[in-house]
Amino acid sequence: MLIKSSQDGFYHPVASEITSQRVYTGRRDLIKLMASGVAGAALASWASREARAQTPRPGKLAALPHVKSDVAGAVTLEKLTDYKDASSYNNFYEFGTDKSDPARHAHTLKTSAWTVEIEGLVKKPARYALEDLLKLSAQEERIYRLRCVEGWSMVIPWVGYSLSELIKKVEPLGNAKYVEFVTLADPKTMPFVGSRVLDWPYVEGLRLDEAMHPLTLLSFGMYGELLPNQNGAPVRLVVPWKYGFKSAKSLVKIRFTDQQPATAWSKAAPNEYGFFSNVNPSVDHPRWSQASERRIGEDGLFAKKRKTLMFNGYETQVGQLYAGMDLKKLF
Ligand SMILES: Nc1nc2c(c(=O)[nH]1)N[C@H]1C(S)=C(S)[C@@H](COP(=O)(O)O)O[C@H]1N2
Ligand SMILES: [Mo]
Repeated sequence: MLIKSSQDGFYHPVASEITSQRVYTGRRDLIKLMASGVAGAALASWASREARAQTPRPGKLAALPHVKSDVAGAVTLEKLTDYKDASSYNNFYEFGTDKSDPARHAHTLKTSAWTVEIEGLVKKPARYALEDLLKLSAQEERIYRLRCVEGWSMVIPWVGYSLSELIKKVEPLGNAKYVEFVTLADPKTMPFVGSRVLDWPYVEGLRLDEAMHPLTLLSFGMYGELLPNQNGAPVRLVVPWKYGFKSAKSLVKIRFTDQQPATAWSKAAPNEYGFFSNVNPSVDHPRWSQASERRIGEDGLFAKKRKTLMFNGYETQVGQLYAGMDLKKLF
């Protein structure tokens, strides 16, 4: 995957199978990769085309405007999850707690005339119409693994741009330390808002440095198209090194604070879901192990579970954010 770095303007390929050896961090590495021969380049584009062939698009949703989604030479080392699986096995509790509920019920979500409000400790609070938010920065396609705290994972080509692009525009004040993400809670269109499973609206939070990390994606689409409602249309977060629930769907408000936000899942069960919720195979959930995961689409009788990787495989990129922290206590 190629990520346009805001720091130096170069394209950084990041393999979707992200392990410490396989992360390409600089332009020189990219050149090295390309120079590694025709075979390498051919393999890379073959892998990307092959991944596409395995995931036929539904052709129902509009292609995302302004997207630079065709990433030449993308190195797809893991098979992409089929679009069908990624859009029919979801957690979106506003539409029900069963994995099949969101795909069945989220058609009622009204995504037109959507706005996202930026408030709190920022120099330039604003209310963005979705159209303006879409155009705020270049849309990029990034293949990220997303792992749910329940023990399953998917590999999805998301489309969006780094949340940091938006954050830089609104200029957080010096005392802003956290970012709170508030999602839509509309009882008229979301049948489960009103149930007592969670304290609505669904709220998530990141430390400002986590929110500013280039991997943190403000996402508008997947598989080259607009997000289906069940995946968090029209705009969601994707934070690939954290458990899936940190990736808040259908965002309506982004608030900068000096206090750690109270998040929906931490409020519901503070001993099970901490604020950080970094993917960590050595810190078990109180009721189950986090050491392995099941890849959606591979659940045949003989499909073996995969080992869960520290920070979901993104340790090289994000590990230093947590230097000196006791991740068993700050889970
Ligand atoms: N608003 C909202 N966002 C949410 C959730 C939710 O219930 N409501 N579920 C979270 C959980 S637990 C996961 S695993 C991911 C799932 O994203 P996906 O269905 O697109 O794979 O969304 C997260 N974002
Ligand atoms: Mo999840």
